[in-house]
Amino acid sequence: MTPDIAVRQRPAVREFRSFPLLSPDECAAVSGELDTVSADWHLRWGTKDWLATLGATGYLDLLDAEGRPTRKYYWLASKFNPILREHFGPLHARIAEALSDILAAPVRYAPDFALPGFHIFGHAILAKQPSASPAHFDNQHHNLDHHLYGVADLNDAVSFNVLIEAPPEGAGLRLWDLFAQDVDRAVAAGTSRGYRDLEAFQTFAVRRYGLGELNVHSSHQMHQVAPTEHITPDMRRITLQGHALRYGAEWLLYW
Ligand SMILES: O=C(O)CCC(=O)C(=O)O
Repeated sequence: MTPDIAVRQRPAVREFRSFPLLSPDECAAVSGELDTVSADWHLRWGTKDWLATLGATGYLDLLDAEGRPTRKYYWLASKFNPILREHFGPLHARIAEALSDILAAPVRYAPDFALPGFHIFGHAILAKQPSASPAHFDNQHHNLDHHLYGVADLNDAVSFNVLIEAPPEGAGLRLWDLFAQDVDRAVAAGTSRGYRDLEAFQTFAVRRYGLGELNVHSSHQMHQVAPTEHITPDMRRITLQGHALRYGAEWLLYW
């Protein structure tokens, strides 16, 4: 292997890392702004008590209920992107600048993909964690229509989020020392039928989010919303979420 190839094959992000981005006052301003557009929230289960998003998101909108590709994601992106741009444009600019530093490469928002948007977890879904949000890899980049942007490196995807509001106890992420590529290798070798068979699935660590910090992790690492105890009806958990995918020398950001 030449040194060049070795450098390119090293994942841009493997460890979960956090970076200061917003102050508590800025988080409160973002959450207040989000409330001014609450009529535009997409209620994923018909009620704000459960899960709402402001924005289209690949994991919910790229495939239909039978797992077939649909154009709904692109239609929802064209509906929500102008709202996100109007109300949160400066926040997107700060995130892009921070990610460019972290990834040491140029980044930009992919015009036809959904802009990073918000998960608004209501008290009812928070009370049902962890089962309401199962452990998973972020695999949605496999279903994006990449032809507008060239060749994506599907083996080096990055996920990021910013905690905007949380119950008093805080919020965080469960992380397993288990990567999608490990599962693929074990299944191909016939030593496992899926991630549940692997030793690494038996234990996880919890990373607490700091309010306003930009958290970055590999999309290929197994993760899950960490449960919060003692939920009352006035509580909610709001994160901005997005992903980065490398196309040649630049990274495109989307949700
Ligand atoms: O809100 C969060 O903590 C991130 C959730 C997550 O990991 C996901 O939706 O893939």
